[in-house]
Amino acid sequence: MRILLIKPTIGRPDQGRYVDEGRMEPLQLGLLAGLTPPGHEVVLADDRFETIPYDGGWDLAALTVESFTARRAYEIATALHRRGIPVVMGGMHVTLLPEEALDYADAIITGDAETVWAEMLADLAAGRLKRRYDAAANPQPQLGVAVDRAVFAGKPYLPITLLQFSRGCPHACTYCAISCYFHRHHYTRPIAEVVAEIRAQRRRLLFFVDDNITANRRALKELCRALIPLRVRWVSQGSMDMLDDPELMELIVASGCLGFVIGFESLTASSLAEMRKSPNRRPYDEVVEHLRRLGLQTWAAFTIGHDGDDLASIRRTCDWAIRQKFTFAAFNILMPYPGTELYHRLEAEGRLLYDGRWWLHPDYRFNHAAFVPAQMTADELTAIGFECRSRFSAPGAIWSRFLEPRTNLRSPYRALTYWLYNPLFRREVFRKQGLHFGIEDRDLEPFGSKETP
Ligand code: B12
Repeated sequence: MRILLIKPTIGRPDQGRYVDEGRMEPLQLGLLAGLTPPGHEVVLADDRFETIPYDGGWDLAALTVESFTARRAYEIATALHRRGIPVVMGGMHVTLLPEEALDYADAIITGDAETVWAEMLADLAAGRLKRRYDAAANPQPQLGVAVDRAVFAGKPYLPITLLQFSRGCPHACTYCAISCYFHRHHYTRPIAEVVAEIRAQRRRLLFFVDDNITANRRALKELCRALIPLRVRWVSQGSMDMLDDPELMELIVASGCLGFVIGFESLTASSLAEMRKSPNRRPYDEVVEHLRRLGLQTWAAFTIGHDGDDLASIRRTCDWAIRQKFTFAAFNILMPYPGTELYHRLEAEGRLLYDGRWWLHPDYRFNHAAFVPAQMTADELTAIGFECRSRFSAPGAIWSRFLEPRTNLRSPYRALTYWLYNPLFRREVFRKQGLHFGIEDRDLEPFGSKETP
């Protein structure tokens, strides 16, 4: 069969086209290609920067769907369906809202693809495609499967290799889609397979896209020991309680870690309690000082708009982030992602905007508040989010944050990383703000419940 794998874009600006400058290789589609039995032809189309080859004579199109790409995914599915091409969907959003995705797909896969992808392909080839394939929990992610990175070849991605050592996170933060998807479990891969994957590709700069790579400290220590001889540089996502384990931190640094995305979320104690972010109950100034002493460059992630936040506390958070000279920071508006505890609470309190389905609503725009905050209006929350992102990435702030001797000025390589990405992220702040979801200016057409034409 000829199979087209598709990564949908978010959407469009008021004028022209949005091309994501920070785009990275879509790992889940490389994994689907790797899971595909021999004898099939697999091609990747990345809607973030290329035109989808609808008329390529495909036997199947498979889309990966997140909440912020759902509207665009459904548009693409409609265009494929008109050409009689069967459409299968999977990913985070499909798993959290299967009934919705079924309206726009011939078949859906919920959960991890590993155990069901080949079965679905065999069913399609035999003319007995089922509507729905529900993968059981997958305690052995990617076991024995190599990501097929040939599908990325020749495409203009950032020069960093994405891979995973673990999936999931044991914490129960109320806003997080991950704890719904993985039911608070955390699974690791065999270290020998991770090492083989690193050796099988050329790059020495790695992004472990784990949801929380520090969740299993014993396993991470083993991974770090195995990484040392490989002489790689790596970044990942982790929680700040990693700092409680000096041996772990020593191994992390020795194995070439440049730094982590760490969810600081909020400086306000009541907001942290409300979101149940348990690893964060510690003085942030000491956390940051500790990270600096270790020479780690931090990407600090904040969520703004919790019930304990007001405009002044959010401004203070932004000032603090600039003063701490973080290498990067994200000021994300708290989003009610479907399936999360936060979503259900705001729904029960009648605080959801856009009919509770912001990801499909024609008026919703990227980085806009999708609920009524407790201490400000939704428009004020949208505006302060943009203000924080603009201020953190203003030229003066970029310069002042750069002057941190133990992190950004630590080596020419660190300085280069800083200057390659900070201006790029600044451009993205302005280009992404207010994107419409989807790129077609018309209503969505559900087709899943009808016969294939
Ligand atoms: C890496 C990453 C990024 C990278 C981008 C990576 C890239 N390739 O471009 C960066 C850092 C840029 C990023 C940005 C954002 N991200 Co992000 N990101 C991730 C992360 C951590 C890993 C994704 C990944 O590669 N996973 C590895 C693959 C192998 O796993 P997977 O995607 O789960 O796929 C498996 C299954 O889901 C399934 N599957 C997936 N797709 C398909 C398709 C088919 C057909 C089938 C059968 C199966 C299937 O099988 C796969 C193999 O088992 C995820 C968390 C996560 N666990 O997914 C968040 C995540 C996807 N991001 C999220 C968000 C919100 C964002 C942002 C919107 C944040 C923001 N406010 O700016 C931005 C927007 C991105 C954009 N387009 O601009 C949320 C989405 C929530 C939701 N409900 O949709 C997630 C889930 C994080 C979270 N904690 O909630 N992100």
